[in-house]
Amino acid sequence: MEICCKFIRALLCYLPIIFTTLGGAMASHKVYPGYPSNSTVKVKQVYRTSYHFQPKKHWINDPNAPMYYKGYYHFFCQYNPKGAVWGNIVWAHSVSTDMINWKWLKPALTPSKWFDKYGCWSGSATILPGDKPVILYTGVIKENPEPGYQVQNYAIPTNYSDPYLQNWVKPNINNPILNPTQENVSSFRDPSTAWFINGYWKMLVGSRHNDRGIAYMYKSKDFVKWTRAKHPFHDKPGTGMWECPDFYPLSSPGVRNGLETYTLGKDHTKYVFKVSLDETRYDYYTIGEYDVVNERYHPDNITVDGWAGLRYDYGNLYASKTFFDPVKKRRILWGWCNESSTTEEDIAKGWAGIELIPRMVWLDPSGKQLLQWPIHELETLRGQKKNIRNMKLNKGDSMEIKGITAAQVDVDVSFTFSSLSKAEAYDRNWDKFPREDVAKDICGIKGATAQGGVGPFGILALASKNLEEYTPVFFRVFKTHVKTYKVLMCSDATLSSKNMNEYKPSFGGFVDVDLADKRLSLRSLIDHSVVESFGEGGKTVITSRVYPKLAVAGDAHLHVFNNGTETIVVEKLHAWSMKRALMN
Ligand SMILES: *[C@@H]1O[C@H](CO)[C@@H](O)[C@H](O)[C@H]1NC(C)=O
Ligand SMILES: *[C@@H]1O[C@H](CO)[C@@H](O)[C@H](O)[C@H]1NC(C)=O
Ligand SMILES: *[C@@H]1O[C@H](CO)[C@@H](O)[C@H](O)[C@H]1NC(C)=O
Ligand SMILES: *[C@@H]1O[C@H](CO)[C@@H](O)[C@H](O)[C@H]1NC(C)=O
Ligand SMILES: *[C@@H]1O[C@H](CO)[C@@H](O)[C@H](O)[C@H]1NC(C)=O
Ligand SMILES: *[C@H]1O[C@@H](CO)[C@H](O)[C@@H](O)[C@@H]1NC(C)=O
Repeated sequence: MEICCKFIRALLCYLPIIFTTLGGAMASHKVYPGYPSNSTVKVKQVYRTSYHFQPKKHWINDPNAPMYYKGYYHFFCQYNPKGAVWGNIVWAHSVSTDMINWKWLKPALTPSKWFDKYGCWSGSATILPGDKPVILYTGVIKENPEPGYQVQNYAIPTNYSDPYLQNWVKPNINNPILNPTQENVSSFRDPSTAWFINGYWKMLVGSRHNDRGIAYMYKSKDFVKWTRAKHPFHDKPGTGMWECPDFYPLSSPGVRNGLETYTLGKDHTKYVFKVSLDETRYDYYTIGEYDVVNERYHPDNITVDGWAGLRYDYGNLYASKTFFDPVKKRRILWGWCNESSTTEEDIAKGWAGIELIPRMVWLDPSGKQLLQWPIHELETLRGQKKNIRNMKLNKGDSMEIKGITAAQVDVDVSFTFSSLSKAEAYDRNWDKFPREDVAKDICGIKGATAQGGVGPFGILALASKNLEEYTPVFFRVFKTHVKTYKVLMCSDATLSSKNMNEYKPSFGGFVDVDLADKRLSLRSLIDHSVVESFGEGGKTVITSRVYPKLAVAGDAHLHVFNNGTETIVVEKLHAWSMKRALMN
C-alpha cells in the first residue's frame, strides 16, 4: 500500500513539473489572522530545548546577519514579539562569547519607516573596512501584492564603541537602497553578505520569474548606490522562489579553516552557492566556480544543480546563513529548525522555532561535498560521561546506554562490521522515485523494524521504557546491481510519539563513503524535542523534531541497536549528559 502510493507519486513526477500557486498567503509562512498577536500567558517547558538557541517565548524563524564584533558573536533572527505563530516580524538580537550561551538584547530592527512599515525581513551583515558593520535587509512597504511589496534597505549602528551594538539606525537618506524595477516586487528579498572586488561591492538578492528561481547580483562603489549586473548571477528553471542566497569561498579540500567573504574572487577556485527553496522548504548547495569577469556562478558538474543535489540537512533546516569567524578562522553555518507540532500546539506551548547548533563547514577531502560539524564550544556543556568499547550487537539486539540524561545528551559512536556480503540488494525501482526524495522514500519503506543484512543499525533516541515511542537514527548498506554499495542514513520520527497530529516524517540521505574500513560513525545531539544527527563526520546531516508523550525528561532512554543479520560492533561510544546553556 505504502509502496504502491510511492510509485504513483514517482510516476507523476515524470510529468512536467507544475508549480502550485502559493494560495495567497505569505510565501513562506501560513498566516493565521488574529493568532500572531495572541499573547502567551504561560510557556510550557516540556519539549523546550536546553542547549539550542531559542527566545524565552514566541515564534522565531530565519537566522539573520550573524557576525563577530569587538569580542562578541552577534546573532539576529526573525522574531514575533507577540505570539507563537509567524507575524509582527522584527529582528531579535542576542550576543555571546561562545555561540552557545546567549544574552538577549532589545530587537535591533523593528518596522519604523515608510520603507519597512510592513516588515523587517531577512538580511545579512557585511563588515566594511575599519571594522564597521552594516546590515542589508528586506523591507516591506505595502501589504500588496501578497506577500508584500519588497525593497532592500540598510541599517548601521549608532555607536561603534558599543560592543553589543544595541542601537541601529535606518538612515532616511539613500534608503531603500534597492527598489524593484524589472524584478518581481513581491518576490524580491534576502540580501546576502556583500564582497569587494575590482573596486565594487557585490551582493545577491533572491527572486523568481514564473517558475525560474533567480539570484540577482547588484554592485556598488559606495555601498549606497547599487546597480544590477547584466545577467542573473545564477538561475534555474523549475525551482520557484529562491530565498536567502548565500555565497562564499572555500579553502582547499580537507582544510578546515574558512575564508573571509571579502576574499571572494581572489586566489582560490571553489565556492559554495546555497539557496533556500520555498517550494520544498529545504536548503540546497552546489560547489562551483565564480566567473568574475562575467559576474556569474557556474556549478561544477560533480554537484547536481537543480535541487536533486546536496543539502546541508536532509531534515528540518531552512533559511540558513554562514559567516566567517575571524577569531577562529572558520566558516560557521546557522540554520532555522521549525516545529513539527501543529499551530494549535505551538500556541499552547507559547513558542515555536529553534536555531540549530552552529556548524563549522569546510570542503570534504574529495572536493565533492561539504563537511559539517557542531562548533567545539558546545563541548563545554558536556557533563557526566559514559563510554562503551567493543560491544557486539547481533540481529535484533538493542542495548540501553545507562547513566546519562537521555533527553539531553551528546552521543558519538562508531560502528564496525567484518563483511559486506550480507548487504541487501538495492531495488532498481527505487530510482524511479523523484530524485530529490529517493533517500527519504527508501527510509519510509525500510524503517528500523524492517530487518536487513548490513543494518539497520544505529541509535534509538528519546525512547520510552518499553519502546512504545522512539526515534531511530540509523544506517543501512545496500548492494547495487553493479556491485557498488550505497549507504543510507535515516532519522525516523514515525514512531516518536503517540500523538497523531504532528508531522512525523522518516527523513533520509545517502552517505558518500567507500566503506573500505567497514566503519560508520554517528554523532547525535539530542535535546528534548530535537535530534540533530551527523553521519560519518558530517558528510550527511539530518535533523528531526519529535514530541514524545512518554519519553520525556527523566523517562527518556537511549539505546544502540542492530536489526541486520551481519553482526555490528560498537567500536567506541561516548555519551555525555549535557548541561543547560544560558539562554537569553
Ligand atoms: C487566539 O486569537 C484568536 C483570534 O483573536 C481567538 O479566537 C483564539 O481564541 C485565541 N486563542 C488562544 C489560544 O488564545
Ligand atoms: C557608546 O558605547 C560606549 C560603550 O558601551 C559607551 O561608553 C558610550 O557611552 C556610548 N555612547 C553613547 C553616545 O551612547
Ligand atoms: C511574482 O511573485 C508572486 C509572489 O510570489 C507570484 O505569485 C507571481 O507569480 C510572481 N510573478 C512572476 C512573473 O514571477
Ligand atoms: C566535468 O568537468 C570536468 C572538468 O571541466 C571535465 O573534465 C569532465 O569531462 C566533466 N564531466 C562531465 C560528466 O561532464
Ligand atoms: C527489529 O525488527 C523487529 C522485527 O521487525 C522489530 O520487532 C523490532 O522492533 C526492530 N527493532 C527496532 C529497534 O526497531
Ligand atoms: C516545517 O514544518 C513542517 C510541518 O508543518 C512543514 O512540512 C515544513 O515545510 C516546515 N518547514 C519550513 C522550513 O517551513
